Amino acid sequence: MKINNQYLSDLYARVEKRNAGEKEFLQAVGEVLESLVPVVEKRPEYITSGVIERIVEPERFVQFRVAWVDDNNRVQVNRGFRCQFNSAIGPYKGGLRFHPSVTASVIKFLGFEQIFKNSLTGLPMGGGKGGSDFDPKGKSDMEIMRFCQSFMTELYRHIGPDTDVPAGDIGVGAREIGYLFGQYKRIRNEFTGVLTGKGLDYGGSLARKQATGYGLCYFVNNMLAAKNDSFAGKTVAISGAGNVAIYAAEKAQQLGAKVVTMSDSNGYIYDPNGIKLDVVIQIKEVERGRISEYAKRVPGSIYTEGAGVWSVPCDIALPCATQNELNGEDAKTLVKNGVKYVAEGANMPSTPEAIEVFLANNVFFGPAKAANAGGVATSGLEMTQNSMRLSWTFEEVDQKLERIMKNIFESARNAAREYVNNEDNLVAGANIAGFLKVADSMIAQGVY
Ligand code: NDP
Ligand code: 2IT
Repeated sequence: MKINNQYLSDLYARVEKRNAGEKEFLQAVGEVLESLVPVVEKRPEYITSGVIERIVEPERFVQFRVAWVDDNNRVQVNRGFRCQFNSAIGPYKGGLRFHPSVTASVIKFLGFEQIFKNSLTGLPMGGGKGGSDFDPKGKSDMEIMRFCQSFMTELYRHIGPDTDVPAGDIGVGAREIGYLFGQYKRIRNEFTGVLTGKGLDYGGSLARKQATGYGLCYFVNNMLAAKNDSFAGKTVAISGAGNVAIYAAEKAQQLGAKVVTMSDSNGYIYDPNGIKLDVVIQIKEVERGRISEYAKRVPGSIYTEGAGVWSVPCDIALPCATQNELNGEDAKTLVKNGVKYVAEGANMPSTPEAIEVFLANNVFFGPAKAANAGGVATSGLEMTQNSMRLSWTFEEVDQKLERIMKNIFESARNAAREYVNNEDNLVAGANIAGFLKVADSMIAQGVY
Protein backbone atom coordinates (compact mmCIF):
# COMPACT_ATOMS: atom_id res chain seq x y z
CA MET A 1 0.00 0.00 0.00
CA LYS A 2 1.54 3.31 -1.15
CA ILE A 3 0.17 6.46 0.49
CA ASN A 4 1.84 9.69 -0.60
CA ASN A 5 1.76 11.49 2.72
CA GLN A 6 4.09 10.86 5.64
CA TYR A 7 1.48 11.25 8.37
CA LEU A 8 -1.04 8.96 6.67
CA SER A 9 1.49 6.32 5.65
CA ASP A 10 2.85 6.19 9.23
CA LEU A 11 -0.70 5.85 10.48
CA TYR A 12 -1.37 3.05 8.00
CA ALA A 13 1.76 1.24 9.23
CA ARG A 14 0.39 1.40 12.80
CA VAL A 15 -3.01 0.11 11.70
CA GLU A 16 -1.26 -2.71 9.86
CA LYS A 17 0.70 -3.66 12.96
CA ARG A 18 -2.28 -3.51 15.27
CA ASN A 19 -4.54 -5.50 12.93
CA ALA A 20 -1.93 -7.91 11.63
CA GLY A 21 -3.16 -10.33 8.99
CA GLU A 22 -6.62 -8.74 8.69
CA LYS A 23 -6.34 -8.33 4.97
CA GLU A 24 -9.87 -7.17 4.12
CA PHE A 25 -9.88 -4.59 6.90
CA LEU A 26 -6.44 -3.28 5.89
CA GLN A 27 -7.54 -3.07 2.26
CA ALA A 28 -10.56 -0.94 3.21
CA VAL A 29 -8.55 1.33 5.52
CA GLY A 30 -5.75 1.71 2.96
CA GLU A 31 -8.15 2.92 0.30
CA VAL A 32 -9.73 5.53 2.56
CA LEU A 33 -6.37 6.83 3.85
CA GLU A 34 -5.16 7.17 0.27
CA SER A 35 -8.21 9.28 -0.53
CA LEU A 36 -7.56 11.51 2.50
CA VAL A 37 -4.13 12.72 1.28
CA PRO A 38 -5.49 15.94 -0.33
CA VAL A 39 -7.79 16.47 2.67
CA VAL A 40 -5.05 16.55 5.33
CA GLU A 41 -2.87 18.65 3.03
CA LYS A 42 -5.58 21.26 2.74
CA ARG A 43 -6.92 21.01 6.30
CA PRO A 44 -4.27 20.13 8.92
CA GLU A 45 -6.85 20.21 11.74
CA TYR A 46 -7.68 16.65 10.75
CA ILE A 47 -4.15 15.72 11.83
CA THR A 48 -3.93 17.80 15.01
CA SER A 49 -7.31 16.58 16.30
CA GLY A 50 -6.19 12.94 16.00
CA VAL A 51 -9.51 12.23 14.35
CA ILE A 52 -8.15 9.84 11.72
CA GLU A 53 -6.35 7.74 14.36
CA ARG A 54 -9.67 7.45 16.15
CA ILE A 55 -11.80 6.73 13.09
CA VAL A 56 -9.78 3.59 12.17
CA GLU A 57 -10.33 2.01 15.60
CA PRO A 58 -13.78 0.52 16.34
CA GLU A 59 -15.56 2.03 19.35
CA ARG A 60 -16.51 -1.49 20.41
CA PHE A 61 -16.11 -5.01 19.03
CA VAL A 62 -17.88 -7.98 20.55
CA GLN A 63 -17.26 -11.61 19.72
CA PHE A 64 -19.34 -14.40 21.18
CA ARG A 65 -20.07 -18.11 21.10
CA VAL A 66 -23.28 -19.18 19.36
CA ALA A 67 -24.20 -22.73 20.34
CA TRP A 68 -27.30 -24.38 18.85
CA VAL A 69 -28.75 -27.85 18.31
CA ASP A 70 -29.12 -29.21 14.75
CA ASP A 71 -31.87 -31.49 13.42
CA ASN A 72 -29.84 -34.57 14.41
CA ASN A 73 -29.69 -33.35 18.01
CA ARG A 74 -26.01 -32.54 17.69
CA VAL A 75 -24.58 -29.43 19.29
CA GLN A 76 -23.04 -27.00 16.83
CA VAL A 77 -20.85 -24.03 17.74
CA ASN A 78 -20.39 -20.92 15.64
CA ARG A 79 -18.76 -17.58 16.28
CA GLY A 80 -20.80 -14.37 16.41
CA PHE A 81 -19.58 -10.78 15.97
CA ARG A 82 -20.84 -7.23 16.23
CA CYS A 83 -18.54 -4.36 15.41
CA GLN A 84 -19.84 -1.00 16.65
CA PHE A 85 -17.45 1.12 14.66
CA ASN A 86 -18.58 4.72 14.90
CA SER A 87 -21.52 6.52 16.52
CA ALA A 88 -20.58 10.15 15.76
CA ILE A 89 -23.63 10.90 13.60
CA GLY A 90 -26.20 8.39 14.86
CA PRO A 91 -26.79 4.95 16.38
CA TYR A 92 -24.60 2.19 14.93
CA LYS A 93 -26.29 0.86 11.81
CA GLY A 94 -25.38 -1.96 9.45
CA GLY A 95 -26.15 -5.48 8.40
CA LEU A 96 -25.51 -8.98 9.72
CA ARG A 97 -23.74 -11.47 7.45
CA PHE A 98 -24.07 -15.24 7.88
CA HIS A 99 -21.45 -16.93 5.70
CA PRO A 100 -18.63 -19.41 6.39
CA SER A 101 -16.07 -16.83 5.17
CA VAL A 102 -16.96 -14.39 7.98
CA THR A 103 -14.01 -13.44 10.21
CA ALA A 104 -13.18 -10.48 12.46
CA SER A 105 -11.39 -8.90 9.50
CA VAL A 106 -14.44 -9.18 7.23
CA ILE A 107 -16.76 -7.71 9.86
CA LYS A 108 -14.35 -4.86 10.57
CA PHE A 109 -13.92 -3.96 6.89
CA LEU A 110 -17.68 -3.93 6.44
CA GLY A 111 -18.21 -1.87 9.62
CA PHE A 112 -15.53 0.60 8.58
CA GLU A 113 -17.02 1.13 5.11
CA GLN A 114 -20.46 1.46 6.64
CA ILE A 115 -19.38 4.62 8.53
CA PHE A 116 -18.75 6.54 5.31
CA LYS A 117 -21.64 4.99 3.38
CA ASN A 118 -24.14 5.90 6.08
CA SER A 119 -22.74 9.41 6.27
CA LEU A 120 -23.24 9.80 2.50
CA THR A 121 -26.94 8.96 2.79
CA GLY A 122 -27.50 12.21 4.71
CA LEU A 123 -29.43 10.29 7.39
CA PRO A 124 -28.41 10.12 11.08
CA MET A 125 -26.79 6.68 11.21
CA GLY A 126 -23.43 5.60 12.60
CA GLY A 127 -21.47 2.62 11.27
CA GLY A 128 -21.59 -1.00 12.40
CA LYS A 129 -21.66 -4.56 11.11
CA GLY A 130 -22.02 -8.05 12.50
CA GLY A 131 -22.51 -11.65 11.61
CA SER A 132 -21.34 -15.19 12.02
CA ASP A 133 -19.37 -17.90 10.25
CA PHE A 134 -22.63 -19.92 10.27
CA ASP A 135 -23.47 -21.37 6.83
CA PRO A 136 -27.23 -21.19 6.15
CA LYS A 137 -26.92 -23.35 2.99
CA GLY A 138 -28.64 -26.69 3.34
CA LYS A 139 -30.04 -25.92 6.82
CA SER A 140 -33.69 -26.53 7.61
CA ASP A 141 -35.97 -23.64 8.62
CA MET A 142 -35.94 -24.91 12.21
CA GLU A 143 -32.14 -25.01 12.28
CA ILE A 144 -32.05 -21.44 10.97
CA MET A 145 -34.55 -20.44 13.66
CA ARG A 146 -32.60 -22.07 16.49
CA PHE A 147 -29.38 -20.50 15.27
CA CYS A 148 -30.98 -17.02 15.03
CA GLN A 149 -32.50 -17.37 18.51
CA SER A 150 -29.16 -18.34 20.01
CA PHE A 151 -27.38 -15.52 18.16
CA MET A 152 -29.88 -12.93 19.44
CA THR A 153 -29.75 -14.32 23.00
CA GLU A 154 -26.30 -12.73 23.18
CA LEU A 155 -26.68 -9.88 20.71
CA TYR A 156 -29.78 -8.35 22.36
CA ARG A 157 -27.73 -6.82 25.21
CA HIS A 158 -25.60 -4.83 22.78
CA ILE A 159 -28.30 -3.36 20.52
CA GLY A 160 -31.43 -1.20 20.70
CA PRO A 161 -33.41 1.24 18.53
CA ASP A 162 -31.32 4.21 19.74
CA THR A 163 -28.07 2.23 20.20
CA ASP A 164 -27.45 -0.13 17.32
CA VAL A 165 -29.87 -1.26 14.60
CA PRO A 166 -28.79 -4.36 12.61
CA ALA A 167 -30.25 -5.49 9.27
CA GLY A 168 -29.60 -8.12 6.61
CA ASP A 169 -26.60 -8.81 4.40
CA ILE A 170 -25.29 -12.01 2.75
CA GLY A 171 -27.23 -14.99 4.12
CA VAL A 172 -29.58 -12.80 6.18
CA GLY A 173 -32.91 -11.98 4.57
CA ALA A 174 -36.53 -11.61 5.66
CA ARG A 175 -36.68 -15.11 7.22
CA GLU A 176 -33.64 -14.56 9.44
CA ILE A 177 -34.67 -11.01 10.39
CA GLY A 178 -38.04 -12.41 11.46
CA TYR A 179 -36.51 -14.99 13.81
CA LEU A 180 -34.01 -12.45 15.19
CA PHE A 181 -36.75 -9.87 15.76
CA GLY A 182 -39.00 -12.41 17.48
CA GLN A 183 -36.26 -13.39 19.91
CA TYR A 184 -35.33 -9.77 20.69
CA LYS A 185 -38.97 -8.93 21.40
CA ARG A 186 -39.34 -11.97 23.63
CA ILE A 187 -36.23 -11.24 25.70
CA ARG A 188 -36.79 -7.48 26.07
CA ASN A 189 -40.59 -7.53 26.19
CA GLU A 190 -40.49 -4.57 23.82
CA PHE A 191 -41.80 -4.06 20.31
CA THR A 192 -39.35 -1.62 18.74
CA GLY A 193 -37.66 -0.94 15.43
CA VAL A 194 -34.46 -2.63 16.59
CA LEU A 195 -33.85 -4.34 13.25
CA THR A 196 -34.58 -3.21 9.70
CA GLY A 197 -35.63 -5.34 6.76
CA LYS A 198 -38.57 -6.58 8.83
CA GLY A 199 -41.64 -8.22 7.27
CA LEU A 200 -44.27 -5.80 5.98
CA ASP A 201 -46.84 -7.02 8.52
CA TYR A 202 -44.73 -6.11 11.55
CA GLY A 203 -42.97 -2.82 10.90
CA GLY A 204 -41.02 -3.38 7.71
CA SER A 205 -40.82 -0.73 5.01
CA LEU A 206 -42.17 -1.13 1.51
CA ALA A 207 -39.32 -1.03 -1.04
CA ARG A 208 -36.63 -2.09 1.48
CA LYS A 209 -36.29 -5.45 -0.27
CA GLN A 210 -35.72 -3.73 -3.62
CA ALA A 211 -33.76 -0.78 -2.26
CA THR A 212 -30.10 -1.77 -2.69
CA GLY A 213 -30.55 -3.00 -6.27
CA TYR A 214 -32.90 -0.19 -7.30
CA GLY A 215 -30.65 2.37 -5.59
CA LEU A 216 -27.64 1.00 -7.46
CA CYS A 217 -29.42 1.56 -10.78
CA TYR A 218 -30.57 5.05 -9.73
CA PHE A 219 -26.93 5.82 -8.95
CA VAL A 220 -25.82 4.45 -12.34
CA ASN A 221 -28.56 6.54 -13.96
CA ASN A 222 -26.88 9.64 -12.52
CA MET A 223 -23.51 8.45 -13.86
CA LEU A 224 -25.08 7.87 -17.28
CA ALA A 225 -26.87 11.23 -17.28
CA ALA A 226 -23.57 13.00 -16.51
CA LYS A 227 -22.30 11.54 -19.80
CA ASN A 228 -25.55 12.31 -21.68
CA ASP A 229 -26.18 8.60 -21.80
CA SER A 230 -28.90 6.23 -20.52
CA PHE A 231 -29.66 2.57 -19.71
CA ALA A 232 -31.74 2.19 -22.89
CA GLY A 233 -30.32 -0.52 -25.13
CA LYS A 234 -27.29 -1.20 -22.90
CA THR A 235 -25.98 -4.71 -22.20
CA VAL A 236 -25.51 -5.27 -18.46
CA ALA A 237 -23.45 -8.00 -16.74
CA ILE A 238 -24.43 -8.69 -13.12
CA SER A 239 -22.75 -11.07 -10.67
CA GLY A 240 -24.55 -12.65 -7.75
CA ALA A 241 -28.14 -13.88 -7.68
CA GLY A 242 -29.17 -12.69 -4.24
CA ASN A 243 -31.13 -9.74 -2.93
CA VAL A 244 -28.95 -7.02 -4.47
CA ALA A 245 -28.39 -8.73 -7.82
CA ILE A 246 -32.06 -9.61 -8.41
CA TYR A 247 -33.42 -6.11 -7.82
CA ALA A 248 -30.56 -4.44 -9.69
CA ALA A 249 -31.48 -6.64 -12.65
CA GLU A 250 -35.17 -5.77 -12.29
CA LYS A 251 -34.56 -2.01 -12.30
CA ALA A 252 -31.98 -2.17 -15.13
CA GLN A 253 -34.57 -4.01 -17.22
CA GLN A 254 -37.28 -1.49 -16.35
CA LEU A 255 -34.93 1.25 -17.51
CA GLY A 256 -34.52 -0.43 -20.89
CA ALA A 257 -31.28 -2.41 -20.52
CA LYS A 258 -30.65 -6.06 -21.35
CA VAL A 259 -29.20 -8.02 -18.41
CA VAL A 260 -27.27 -11.03 -19.75
CA THR A 261 -25.59 -12.63 -16.72
CA MET A 262 -26.11 -13.64 -13.09
CA SER A 263 -24.02 -15.92 -10.87
CA ASP A 264 -23.60 -17.64 -7.54
CA SER A 265 -20.58 -19.14 -5.81
CA ASN A 266 -20.73 -22.21 -8.09
CA GLY A 267 -20.88 -20.58 -11.53
CA TYR A 268 -22.64 -18.13 -13.85
CA ILE A 269 -25.41 -18.08 -16.41
CA TYR A 270 -25.33 -16.24 -19.73
CA ASP A 271 -28.63 -15.55 -21.44
CA PRO A 272 -28.17 -13.66 -24.73
CA ASN A 273 -31.92 -13.01 -24.86
CA GLY A 274 -31.95 -11.25 -21.50
CA ILE A 275 -32.31 -12.87 -18.07
CA LYS A 276 -35.85 -13.98 -17.18
CA LEU A 277 -36.14 -12.71 -13.63
CA ASP A 278 -39.28 -14.63 -12.72
CA VAL A 279 -37.24 -17.82 -13.24
CA VAL A 280 -34.33 -16.51 -11.12
CA ILE A 281 -36.70 -15.43 -8.35
CA GLN A 282 -38.39 -18.86 -8.34
CA ILE A 283 -35.01 -20.64 -8.12
CA LYS A 284 -33.33 -18.30 -5.62
CA GLU A 285 -36.05 -16.78 -3.42
CA VAL A 286 -38.58 -19.64 -3.41
CA GLU A 287 -36.59 -22.85 -3.86
CA ARG A 288 -33.28 -21.54 -2.40
CA GLY A 289 -31.58 -23.47 -5.22
CA ARG A 290 -28.52 -23.00 -7.43
CA ILE A 291 -28.30 -20.66 -10.44
CA SER A 292 -27.28 -23.63 -12.64
CA GLU A 293 -31.00 -24.60 -12.59
CA TYR A 294 -31.72 -21.58 -14.81
CA ALA A 295 -29.98 -23.11 -17.84
CA LYS A 296 -32.07 -26.27 -17.44
CA ARG A 297 -35.27 -24.20 -17.53
CA VAL A 298 -34.53 -21.49 -20.11
CA PRO A 299 -33.63 -22.63 -23.64
CA GLY A 300 -30.80 -20.66 -25.25
CA SER A 301 -29.07 -19.85 -21.96
CA ILE A 302 -25.72 -21.30 -20.92
CA TYR A 303 -24.37 -22.23 -17.48
CA THR A 304 -20.60 -22.19 -16.89
CA GLU A 305 -19.11 -23.66 -13.74
CA GLY A 306 -16.67 -21.49 -11.78
CA ALA A 307 -15.74 -17.81 -11.94
CA GLY A 308 -15.70 -16.08 -15.32
CA VAL A 309 -18.78 -13.90 -15.35
CA TRP A 310 -16.57 -10.89 -16.25
CA SER A 311 -15.51 -12.49 -19.53
CA VAL A 312 -18.97 -11.72 -20.95
CA PRO A 313 -18.91 -8.51 -23.07
CA CYS A 314 -21.05 -5.69 -21.64
CA ASP A 315 -21.47 -1.90 -21.53
CA ILE A 316 -22.24 -1.80 -17.81
CA ALA A 317 -20.88 -4.19 -15.15
CA LEU A 318 -22.56 -4.45 -11.74
CA PRO A 319 -20.70 -6.72 -9.29
CA CYS A 320 -23.33 -7.71 -6.70
CA ALA A 321 -21.93 -10.83 -4.97
CA THR A 322 -19.06 -10.34 -2.53
CA GLN A 323 -15.68 -8.74 -1.73
CA ASN A 324 -12.76 -9.08 -4.15
CA GLU A 325 -14.82 -10.93 -6.74
CA LEU A 326 -13.45 -8.77 -9.58
CA ASN A 327 -9.65 -8.64 -9.89
CA GLY A 328 -7.17 -6.77 -12.09
CA GLU A 329 -7.31 -9.43 -14.82
CA ASP A 330 -11.12 -9.35 -14.86
CA ALA A 331 -10.99 -5.56 -15.12
CA LYS A 332 -8.63 -5.78 -18.12
CA THR A 333 -10.96 -8.26 -19.80
CA LEU A 334 -13.96 -5.98 -19.20
CA VAL A 335 -12.04 -3.00 -20.64
CA LYS A 336 -10.94 -5.02 -23.66
CA ASN A 337 -14.57 -5.97 -24.24
CA GLY A 338 -15.66 -2.32 -24.17
CA VAL A 339 -17.17 -1.78 -20.71
CA LYS A 340 -18.03 1.91 -20.10
CA TYR A 341 -19.53 1.93 -16.59
CA VAL A 342 -18.90 -0.18 -13.50
CA ALA A 343 -20.83 0.29 -10.25
CA GLU A 344 -20.52 -1.81 -7.11
CA GLY A 345 -23.66 -3.38 -5.64
CA ALA A 346 -21.57 -5.58 -3.33
CA ASN A 347 -19.18 -4.20 -0.69
CA MET A 348 -15.57 -3.91 -1.95
CA PRO A 349 -16.12 -6.32 -4.90
CA SER A 350 -13.31 -4.78 -6.96
CA THR A 351 -9.71 -5.33 -5.86
CA PRO A 352 -7.45 -2.23 -5.70
CA GLU A 353 -5.78 -3.44 -8.93
CA ALA A 354 -9.15 -3.64 -10.68
CA ILE A 355 -10.07 -0.09 -9.62
CA GLU A 356 -6.71 1.12 -10.94
CA VAL A 357 -7.42 -0.48 -14.32
CA PHE A 358 -10.86 1.14 -14.51
CA LEU A 359 -9.65 4.62 -13.56
CA ALA A 360 -6.69 4.40 -15.97
CA ASN A 361 -8.96 3.42 -18.85
CA ASN A 362 -11.66 6.04 -18.42
CA VAL A 363 -14.26 3.58 -17.24
CA PHE A 364 -16.72 5.59 -15.13
CA PHE A 365 -16.58 3.81 -11.75
CA GLY A 366 -19.18 3.99 -8.97
CA PRO A 367 -17.68 2.73 -5.67
CA ALA A 368 -19.70 0.64 -3.22
CA LYS A 369 -19.97 3.21 -0.42
CA ALA A 370 -21.88 5.48 -2.77
CA ALA A 371 -23.48 3.10 -5.26
CA ASN A 372 -24.96 0.54 -2.84
CA ALA A 373 -26.03 2.99 -0.12
CA GLY A 374 -29.68 2.71 -1.16
CA GLY A 375 -30.20 -0.33 1.06
CA VAL A 376 -29.09 1.27 4.28
CA ALA A 377 -30.72 4.56 3.29
CA THR A 378 -34.05 2.78 3.04
CA SER A 379 -33.31 1.09 6.36
CA GLY A 380 -33.01 4.64 7.69
CA LEU A 381 -36.43 5.37 6.20
CA GLU A 382 -37.77 2.22 7.92
CA MET A 383 -36.45 3.56 11.24
CA THR A 384 -38.20 6.88 10.59
CA GLN A 385 -41.51 5.16 9.82
CA ASN A 386 -41.16 2.98 12.96
CA SER A 387 -40.56 6.07 15.12
CA MET A 388 -43.55 7.85 13.61
CA ARG A 389 -45.63 4.67 13.88
CA LEU A 390 -46.86 4.93 10.31
CA SER A 391 -46.04 3.45 6.90
CA TRP A 392 -45.34 5.23 3.66
CA THR A 393 -46.47 3.84 0.29
CA PHE A 394 -44.05 2.06 -2.04
CA GLU A 395 -44.00 5.13 -4.29
CA GLU A 396 -43.16 7.49 -1.42
CA VAL A 397 -40.23 5.37 -0.26
CA ASP A 398 -39.01 4.78 -3.82
CA GLN A 399 -39.08 8.51 -4.60
CA LYS A 400 -37.11 9.31 -1.45
CA LEU A 401 -34.60 6.60 -2.39
CA GLU A 402 -34.16 8.04 -5.87
CA ARG A 403 -33.58 11.51 -4.42
CA ILE A 404 -31.05 10.20 -1.87
CA MET A 405 -29.05 8.43 -4.60
CA LYS A 406 -28.96 11.64 -6.61
CA ASN A 407 -27.72 13.56 -3.56
CA ILE A 408 -25.01 10.95 -2.92
CA PHE A 409 -23.85 11.18 -6.52
CA GLU A 410 -23.68 14.96 -6.30
CA SER A 411 -21.88 15.00 -2.92
CA ALA A 412 -19.24 12.56 -4.21
CA ARG A 413 -18.84 14.51 -7.44
CA ASN A 414 -18.52 17.85 -5.65
CA ALA A 415 -15.92 16.52 -3.19
CA ALA A 416 -13.97 14.97 -6.08
CA ARG A 417 -14.02 18.28 -7.94
CA GLU A 418 -12.90 20.22 -4.87
CA TYR A 419 -10.18 17.91 -3.56
CA VAL A 420 -8.77 16.00 -6.55
CA ASN A 421 -9.81 18.28 -9.37
CA ASN A 422 -11.44 15.39 -11.21
CA GLU A 423 -15.20 15.14 -10.79
CA ASP A 424 -15.23 11.63 -12.26
CA ASN A 425 -13.08 10.19 -9.47
CA LEU A 426 -15.98 9.01 -7.34
CA VAL A 427 -13.71 6.76 -5.24
CA ALA A 428 -11.97 9.81 -3.80
CA GLY A 429 -15.20 11.83 -3.83
CA ALA A 430 -17.24 9.28 -1.86
CA ASN A 431 -14.49 8.63 0.68
CA ILE A 432 -13.91 12.33 1.26
CA ALA A 433 -17.55 13.43 1.38
CA GLY A 434 -18.39 10.56 3.74
CA PHE A 435 -15.39 11.30 5.94
CA LEU A 436 -15.84 15.06 6.39
CA LYS A 437 -19.21 14.90 8.12
CA VAL A 438 -18.15 12.15 10.53
CA ALA A 439 -14.77 13.75 11.29
CA ASP A 440 -16.30 17.17 11.92
CA SER A 441 -18.87 15.60 14.26
CA MET A 442 -16.17 13.74 16.17
CA ILE A 443 -14.13 16.90 16.58
CA ALA A 444 -17.21 18.78 17.80
CA GLN A 445 -17.97 16.07 20.36
CA GLY A 446 -14.52 16.13 21.98
CA VAL A 447 -11.93 13.39 22.28
CA TYR A 448 -13.45 9.93 22.66
P1 NDP B 1 -27.51 -12.62 -0.64
O1 NDP B 1 -27.15 -13.58 0.41
O2 NDP B 1 -28.93 -12.35 -0.94
O3 NDP B 1 -26.80 -13.01 -2.00
C1 NDP B 1 -25.42 -13.14 -2.10
C2 NDP B 1 -25.07 -13.57 -3.51
O4 NDP B 1 -23.66 -13.50 -3.68
C3 NDP B 1 -25.45 -15.01 -3.79
O5 NDP B 1 -25.73 -15.17 -5.15
C4 NDP B 1 -24.18 -15.76 -3.38
O6 NDP B 1 -24.03 -17.01 -3.99
C5 NDP B 1 -23.13 -14.80 -3.88
N1 NDP B 1 -21.91 -14.98 -3.06
C6 NDP B 1 -21.79 -14.83 -1.72
N2 NDP B 1 -20.57 -15.12 -1.30
C7 NDP B 1 -19.90 -15.48 -2.41
C8 NDP B 1 -18.57 -15.89 -2.64
N3 NDP B 1 -17.70 -16.01 -1.62
N4 NDP B 1 -18.21 -16.15 -3.92
C9 NDP B 1 -19.10 -16.05 -4.95
N5 NDP B 1 -20.38 -15.66 -4.79
C10 NDP B 1 -20.76 -15.38 -3.54
O7 NDP B 1 -26.75 -11.27 -0.24
P2 NDP B 1 -27.01 -9.78 -0.76
O8 NDP B 1 -27.50 -9.79 -2.17
O9 NDP B 1 -27.76 -9.07 0.26
O10 NDP B 1 -25.52 -9.20 -0.71
C11 NDP B 1 -24.66 -9.17 -1.84
C12 NDP B 1 -23.59 -8.11 -1.65
O11 NDP B 1 -24.22 -6.84 -1.53
C13 NDP B 1 -22.74 -8.27 -0.38
O12 NDP B 1 -21.43 -7.80 -0.67
C14 NDP B 1 -23.41 -7.32 0.60
O13 NDP B 1 -22.50 -6.90 1.59
C15 NDP B 1 -23.79 -6.20 -0.32
N6 NDP B 1 -24.85 -5.31 0.14
C16 NDP B 1 -26.06 -5.78 0.54
C17 NDP B 1 -27.05 -4.90 0.94
C18 NDP B 1 -28.42 -5.35 1.33
O14 NDP B 1 -29.25 -4.51 1.63
N7 NDP B 1 -28.71 -6.64 1.32
C19 NDP B 1 -26.81 -3.46 1.01
C20 NDP B 1 -25.53 -3.05 0.48
C21 NDP B 1 -24.60 -3.96 0.09
P3 NDP B 1 -24.27 -18.34 -3.10
O15 NDP B 1 -25.75 -18.49 -3.00
O16 NDP B 1 -23.63 -19.42 -3.91
O17 NDP B 1 -23.58 -18.12 -1.80
O1 2IT C 1 -23.95 -3.24 3.42
C1 2IT C 1 -25.04 -2.67 3.71
O2 2IT C 1 -25.18 -1.46 3.57
C2 2IT C 1 -26.14 -3.51 4.17
N1 2IT C 1 -26.02 -4.72 4.22
C3 2IT C 1 -27.43 -2.87 4.60
C4 2IT C 1 -27.33 -2.39 6.02
C5 2IT C 1 -28.61 -1.87 6.63
O3 2IT C 1 -28.54 -1.51 7.80
O4 2IT C 1 -29.64 -1.81 5.96
